[in-house]
Amino acid sequence: MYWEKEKECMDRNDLDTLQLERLQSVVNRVGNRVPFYRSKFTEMNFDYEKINSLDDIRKLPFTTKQDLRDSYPYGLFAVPLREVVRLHSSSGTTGQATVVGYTQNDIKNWSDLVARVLTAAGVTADDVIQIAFGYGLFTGGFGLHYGAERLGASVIPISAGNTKRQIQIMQDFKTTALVCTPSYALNIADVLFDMGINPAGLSLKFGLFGAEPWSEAMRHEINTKLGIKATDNYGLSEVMGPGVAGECSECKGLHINEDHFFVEILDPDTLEPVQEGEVGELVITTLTKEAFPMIRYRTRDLTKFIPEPCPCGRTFKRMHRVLGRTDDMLIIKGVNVFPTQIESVLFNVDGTEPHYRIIVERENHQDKATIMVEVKESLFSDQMRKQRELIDTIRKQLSSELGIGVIVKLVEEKTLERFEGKGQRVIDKREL
Ligand code: DLL
Repeated sequence: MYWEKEKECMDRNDLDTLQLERLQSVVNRVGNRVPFYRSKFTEMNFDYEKINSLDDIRKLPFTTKQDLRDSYPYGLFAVPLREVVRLHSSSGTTGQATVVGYTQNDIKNWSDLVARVLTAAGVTADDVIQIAFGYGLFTGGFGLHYGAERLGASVIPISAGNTKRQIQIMQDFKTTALVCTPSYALNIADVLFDMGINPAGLSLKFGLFGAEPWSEAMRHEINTKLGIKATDNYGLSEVMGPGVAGECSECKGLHINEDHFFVEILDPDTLEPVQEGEVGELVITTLTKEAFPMIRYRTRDLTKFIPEPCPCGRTFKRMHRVLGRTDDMLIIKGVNVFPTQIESVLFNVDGTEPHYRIIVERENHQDKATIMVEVKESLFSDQMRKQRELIDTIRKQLSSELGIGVIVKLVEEKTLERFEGKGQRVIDKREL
């Protein structure tokens, strides 16, 4: 199923032509209208005529989160506020917030792109979609909402939180698709279990999850616990919000909406393209955004292209699920560790619950990583030997996956805080 088949399955040569035309146009627009880009182009002695092929994108400057902060609030807007119909903001866990804006036309495109992602996951106008992303300045709630309405589905704008009520509504309104972060989906699954509700009695079929990194093991856990088909979707507020890329029902990578976004995967140190299929930083140029165009935005997200064509028939390139962010990557004892690697190991060990924390400290100039993981209550009552065996198994598997030793602590079920939005599982106490 496709939302816009002629676009999603377009010939790659036609796509190249379209992307080039759109790239030339956006470069012209920002050069004329956004002082930030105008002065960058002048500094570089950049000539618009120089964009003759898609490879010429490499002549363009990058844009970073810091540039957005420095231009707070409206410095990077390419249209007068009169034409802006919506503002969103990314709160950001560190530093100043950033503001992004949309024209009427941007909202229309955004809705179509989200409708594509929903359709690719199997959702149709017949579905009842419960949107448990926060509504507000975060792009998740409204972004998915408009896309789901555009699709013609029945939308429940419940927002995040109040999990028991989420479940009540899910039962009463016969929700067929759940939309939230994967962390919140797990939280909902646990509460469902505590309430003694069998998911088989619900109408749920699909889960569309995104906004944070998650692992294949976590997908499996959610699918099993909720009896659904979970798909991954990706986006970021700086570039639009959700709708940048999403999985089709093959569940093997996310199709990037390439007619609206030009993507590069670059080595974050050299800023040169990586070899096809190698991991690097995703850099995105918006091709159609009017209010807030972005040239070569450095997302900090790490992924790789999946070169093989997808059996679904879409011709848009796929990206591998996001492995982590350059700024999420922990360097423990000199070794690069992504939280999702730890998650994959923990979720595959019998006896553990899918809730964990990673605590990194520095003691006597040495890094120390402690992994706290919840285990089933029965294991805590009297089985010291079993606990020791479990710790041993987890430690061995983690050390073979990560190449470093870590401390493993088992904690009782439900002792670690649960999440309603994006999960925060890493506590780095090192002062570097
Ligand atoms: O999280 C937009 C979004 C909302 C995407 C709902 C999907 C669903 P921000 O709050 O600006 O926007 O955060 C963007 O979240 O750079 C990634 O690091 C991370 N992220 C988003 N989707 C995924 C995903 C929204 N599917 C940042 N997998 C991005 C991994 C993701 N990380």
